[in-house]
Formats: sequence, C-alpha cells, structure tokens
Amino acid sequence: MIVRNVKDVIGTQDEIRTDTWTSRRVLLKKDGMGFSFHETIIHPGTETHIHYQNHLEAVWCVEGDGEIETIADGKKYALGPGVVYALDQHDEHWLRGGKTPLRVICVFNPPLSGREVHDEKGVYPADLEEDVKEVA
Ligand code: 9YT
Repeated sequence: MIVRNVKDVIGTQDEIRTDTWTSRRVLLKKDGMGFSFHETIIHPGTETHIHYQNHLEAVWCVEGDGEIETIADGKKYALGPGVVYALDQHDEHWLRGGKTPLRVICVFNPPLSGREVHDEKGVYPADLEEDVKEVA
C-alpha cells in the first residue's frame, strides 16, 4: 500500500509551479496505479489555455473559485467547492482563476510521469515510453 501526505510533495521535484498554477503530483506513473493523482492550485486572476489531446482528466474543485470555458462552443461554467468536471472529449478550454486560489484534485489517464507542463498549444506530451512499448 502507498500512503503519502501532499505536504511531503511540496518543495520536491513532484511539485510543478507555473505562472498560472501549482501542481502537487502525489501519485505518478511510477506508482503503477494506471492514473496520476494531483492537488492543483489555480492562481487567482490567471488564465490558462489547456488542450489535453493525449490524456483524459477529471477535476474535483475543493476550495476557492474560478471558471472554465470550452472553446468549441464558448460555454462558461463557474467553478467552486463540489464542482466536478471531466474532459471526456479532450475538450480544449480556458481555465481561469477567480478571486481566491482554486484548489482542485485531479486525475489523469494515462498517468503523468511527473515533469509535464503545457506546450504552446496547451498540450501535455504523450508518454514516450508507452509509445515505444506499443511499437515493440
Ligand atoms: C485543472 C488543470 O488541468 N490544471 C492544470 C494543471 C494540471 N491539473 C496538473 O498538471 O496537475
């Protein structure tokens, strides 16, 4: 069994900080669960363009406020405690922080390896090791 505390991830290489969010990646691909599991803080007043073309992500909002806007149809959804969204269509979107830090718990399938940040199109790269396995 794996037992961890997010406090022990803070300040390590598994805490990734960008201008718009901070992600504490508590379970990763190396843990063998088939998904990765993170606590993410969306910084207030920020906007992030995201398009997980290679992953599915589900997000459970725990604290704070923000907004998500799906780019294909321009729909906006308020984010706050108890709201869950799932990017089941690899939905391209804007994720906006609100007035207070938005704390969310998120799951990625396939799991992240740990160092991923969005590229210029909002994408996290596909897991290169997985590609090699599929070809072999
Ligand atoms: C909700 C979301 O996608 N935020 C961006 C960071 C991501 N959750 C991550 O890498 O943990």
